[in-house]
Amino acid sequence: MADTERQTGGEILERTKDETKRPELYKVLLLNDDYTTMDFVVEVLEGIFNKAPAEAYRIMMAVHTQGKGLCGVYPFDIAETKVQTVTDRAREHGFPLKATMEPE
Ligand code: TYC
Repeated sequence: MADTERQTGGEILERTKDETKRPELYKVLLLNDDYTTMDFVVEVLEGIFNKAPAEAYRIMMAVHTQGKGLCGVYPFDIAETKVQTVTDRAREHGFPLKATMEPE
């Protein structure tokens, strides 16, 4: 006999939920710095965040003038991978560009 049944005299008290949970979402933000080129940031926004060229340029300028800017909103694992991919690609090119994530 399973433990739960032994403890409850056969009555199983656990109940499974049939509602599906929406994943928690995280904002991925790019941070400004003085060394990463504008062209590289636009490439990151197009290549990693799938932005169209005009939108990539707009976000890059928002980061440049305001210090940080939103690149996208993703489930935790995808947000984490985006941050790591930005960091890896920036370091490969010798840039200090940083990305961070925070709960939506
Ligand atoms: N401030 C950088 C420059 O003048 C451009 C830049 C924009 C860097 C956005 C990082 O996330 C960034 N070259």
